[in-house]
Amino acid sequence: MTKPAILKHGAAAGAAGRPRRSDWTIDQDWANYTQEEHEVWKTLFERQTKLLPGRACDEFVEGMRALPIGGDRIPEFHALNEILRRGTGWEIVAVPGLVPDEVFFEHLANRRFPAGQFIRKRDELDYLEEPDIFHDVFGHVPMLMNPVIADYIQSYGVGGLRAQAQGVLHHLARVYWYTVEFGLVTQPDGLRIYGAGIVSSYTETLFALTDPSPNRIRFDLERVMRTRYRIDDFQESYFVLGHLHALLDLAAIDFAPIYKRAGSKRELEPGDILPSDDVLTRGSGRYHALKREAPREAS
Ligand code: HBI
Ligand code: FE
Repeated sequence: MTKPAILKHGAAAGAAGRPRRSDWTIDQDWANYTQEEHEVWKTLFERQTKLLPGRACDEFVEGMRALPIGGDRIPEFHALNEILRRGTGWEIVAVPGLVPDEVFFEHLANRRFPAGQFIRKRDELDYLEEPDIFHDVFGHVPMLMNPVIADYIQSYGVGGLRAQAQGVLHHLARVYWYTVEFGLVTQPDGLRIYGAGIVSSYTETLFALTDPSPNRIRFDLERVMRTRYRIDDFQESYFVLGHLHALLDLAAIDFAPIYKRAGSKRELEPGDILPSDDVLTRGSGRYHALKREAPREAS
């Protein structure tokens, strides 16, 4: 089995050793990508583009179609930004990798999406320690063309600054994780992915949608706030929205009372199922059980 795409969004920021500004942005420096780096992009792009019809939600497909994201070369941020600004007022800024939480939130609150400037190596196509340009641009940027997601991610930035001050960031980060990164949504024609962590990963696209192992549970805000997540492997549970519009409500409501309720109840493990859950698929749990038995063999 190939390694899953791993997104250690919680890990310490590693710098690529280039000059950065106080807001952590750097130049994309597009002219300095090597031929090999463009070819890694091409490999990832072609693999994912073949897989996504019928699997990614319609909004993702529409966003991708509207943007100059092609298969031959790494996209240029200034070209993407022209379309994004006109579409939803968002823009992309280049960063060396993970940035501190408050820097990340400050950018999002101002409709700037920090995107990793670097691209993974060919021998680590499915392994990511930090979000790279393929995850950020292929995975996140098409969704930023959608007005609902555009507002939702901005409000995550605003809410993140507030949650940090209130000491409840872990609750909010889980909501982001199980929506923007690993969310599923039902369409009239079936289950689709919209989370960037899935959409940008070959192996997790298949695992999230069709593997019998994970749970697929209807999204519930307070429930998700209580649920720990895995940063080093496929998710044990995915949370499913009835429609992306549900995120609009999330962008508008006051989280404070929900933080309070979630904080007063016990934390849930990634694979837990509650009697109150609306379970679409009860997973076998086999994938993670095997790994716990024989961690080396299973990976
Ligand atoms: N930095 N570049 C980058 N991308 C992220 O997704 C990111 C980050 N810093 C912090 C972070 N995410 C999360 O831990 C917060 O969403 C809580
Ligand atoms: Fe991401």
